[in-house]
Amino acid sequence: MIDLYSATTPNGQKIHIMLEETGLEYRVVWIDIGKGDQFAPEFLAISPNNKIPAIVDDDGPGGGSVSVCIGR
Ligand SMILES: N[C@@H](CCC(=O)N[C@@H](CS)C(=O)NCC(=O)O)C(=O)O
Repeated sequence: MIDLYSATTPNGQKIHIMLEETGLEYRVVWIDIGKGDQFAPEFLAISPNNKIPAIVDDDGPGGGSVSVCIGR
């Protein structure tokens, strides 16, 4: 399953659109960037530059987990 870490901003929404277009199953983890959720250590482990959007796929190469930090 893919976890999409996102927020209701255009940068977040474009990845929702991409995933909808691919038809892949995913779930959304909402990051409230107004409240500072992006600075939580758990999120920084996924997206070290504290930006959404980011994706974690727990079915990556070799069956391991892979993180893609899109928000550069
Ligand atoms: N180049 C990135 C930009 C990502 C970005 O700027 N994300 C913003 C929200 S739209 C963010 O996470 N800001 C939180 C912060 O900088 O603390 C993209 O196109 O997705």
